[in-house]
Amino acid sequence: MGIEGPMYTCPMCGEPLTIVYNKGYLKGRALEGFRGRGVWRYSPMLPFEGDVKPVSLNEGDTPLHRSLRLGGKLGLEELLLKNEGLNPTASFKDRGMTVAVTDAVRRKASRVICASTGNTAASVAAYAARAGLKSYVLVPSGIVARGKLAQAVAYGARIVKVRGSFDEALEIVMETVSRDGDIYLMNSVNPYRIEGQKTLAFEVWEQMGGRTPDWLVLPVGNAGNITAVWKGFKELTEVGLTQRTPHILGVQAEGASPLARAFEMGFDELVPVENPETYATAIRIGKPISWRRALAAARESGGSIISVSDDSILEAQKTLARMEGVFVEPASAASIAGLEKAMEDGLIGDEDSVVAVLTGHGLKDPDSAIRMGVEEVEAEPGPEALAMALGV
Ligand code: AN7
Repeated sequence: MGIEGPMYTCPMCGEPLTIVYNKGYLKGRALEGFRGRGVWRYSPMLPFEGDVKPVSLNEGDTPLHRSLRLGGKLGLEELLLKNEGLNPTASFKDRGMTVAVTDAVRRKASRVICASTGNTAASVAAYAARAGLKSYVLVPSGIVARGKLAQAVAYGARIVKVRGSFDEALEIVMETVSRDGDIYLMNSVNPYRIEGQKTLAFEVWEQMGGRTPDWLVLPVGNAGNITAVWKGFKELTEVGLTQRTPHILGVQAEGASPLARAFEMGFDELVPVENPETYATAIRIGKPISWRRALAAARESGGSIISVSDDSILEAQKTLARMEGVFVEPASAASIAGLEKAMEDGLIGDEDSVVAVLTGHGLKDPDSAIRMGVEEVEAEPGPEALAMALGV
């Protein structure tokens, strides 16, 4: 049986489709109030009516930690850390996946597919398993972090390692889906992914007691999340739940920073990076599919998109783990490296309140931590040897 009519991109211009609500309708739904927990707490703001049976693993509801040391070190009055690594598959992707797989089931799909630098693959594989669907994941050969690959294997995805970049893998996937209408697409060109991920904005607003921060900082790769988060904040104002939206700061790694460049130059076109390179493999993406929407998010919000060096990313990863007890993967540490740079450049001031989105858990990429430098010694199992080893 065929899938019932999913559409991902505009047949005229090829841009990803966005779900737009009638404002009065959305306001009416929002006034019903939010009940339950996690992503589905915000059902009134999601594109389902009547009885939906969410395919869920309890995603969302992640902690917003108040920084105890790092904010002070940076000279910031209020730094909050949104720990998305505590989602079911340990990244923010689960917010979008619960909604997209729920849509896939509603449309009677039996197979789902994605291209991924790792986290999308892990999340797709998990939610497909939860829904009893078959999943296919295409990943660039050789760069995906081990934890992510292990997840995709464990959840039973069919994994194809493409000898090429993420951008090439995504092109193949898009072509496959356009040829075979029976495979459901799980990349963030799927508008349901964006709908799920926008709940991050709602959650931050609620966790801050109905406030919004001055700045929200997040890493940018394929640019789905920056699109989603900005959509979420805008909808909060449209339904009258807040008056102020945060400035959005997107952060890319220098070796994969086409959006930072476009923003800086004031371009309305994207010049893709042909051979993206960064140690933060999750965001090693040269041709972000949602580039237009990412630039709009940064511009409309009075924010920016900047790039940071791999060295500063690694330093931030270490600092975050040691000063706050929060271990994230390198791509997520780009939020902190970017925040630091934006403060140095005077973009973000001491008195601004900042939410840094930490997109994925450190255990996703254990090798990145091992490379931080080893502080371990071996010892014989005796008290003297131990005292020597500990230096006490
Ligand atoms: C930890 O998994 O693109 O800008 O295929 O894994 O929405 O792409 C991952 C992206 C940030 C960037 N942080 O988000 C994939 C993939 C982490 C990520 C991003 C990703 P987008």
